[in-house]
Amino acid sequence: MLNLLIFGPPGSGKGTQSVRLAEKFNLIHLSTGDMLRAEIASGTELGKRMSAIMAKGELVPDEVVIEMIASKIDSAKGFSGFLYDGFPRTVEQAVALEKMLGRRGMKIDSMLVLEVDHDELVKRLILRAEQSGRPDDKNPAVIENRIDVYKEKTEPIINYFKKKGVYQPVNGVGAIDDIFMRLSEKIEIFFK
Ligand code: B4P
Repeated sequence: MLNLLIFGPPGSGKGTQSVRLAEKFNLIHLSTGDMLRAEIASGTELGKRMSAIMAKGELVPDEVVIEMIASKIDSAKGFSGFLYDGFPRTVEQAVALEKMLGRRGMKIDSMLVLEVDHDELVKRLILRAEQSGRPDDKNPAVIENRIDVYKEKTEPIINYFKKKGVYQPVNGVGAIDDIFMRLSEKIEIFFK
């Protein structure tokens, strides 16, 4: 089974591209953001606790998302692999994912990093707030905090995986279809 990370700052298009890539390559799309928002929408105890953290643009505790991912990996059948979207977000989560995969005889095959400049990120998230009404997109200060949290806690994962030889930068600016083609080219190699 293939294990691919789609990586990048908030608003870089991870979610947008993942949906299409998962369909094209028969992958299971594992978005921790979507899983958390589903918990909030169903009004679970966990969702109630996480919604305040997410509304501030902070990261939820590592153990919450690690637990969510582990249960999804074990229930997957009939797919070519996994596409992790928005996970890992800390080096601790990255280490936990590698251990989880190692125990199951798998490893990270590629880390696809969407590169988008700061102003474009802010522009996209403000626009999304108008369409989706996501609370963490509505407030420019929260958007800036999410980008800061990314730089401080999430970006160091890039160096971690660079050392393992799986880092693949991809230009994340331009038409959605063009970015999809750039990403697809990197994944097609695994199916040849
Ligand atoms: P996520 O749900 O992961 O969302 P995101 O990083 O904000 O957005 P993404 O990069 O997926 O952008 P999208 O495609 O939607 O995280 C939300 C919150 O959940 C986090 O802040 C955190 O609190 C919590 N969380 C999630 N995972 C966690 C973890 N592992 N550990 C701890 N906490 C966690 O694109 C954004 C917009 O741009 C869209 O409107 C889209 O239409 C547009 N767009 C996309 N591509 C474009 C393009 N090429 N050109 C123009 N616009 C484009």
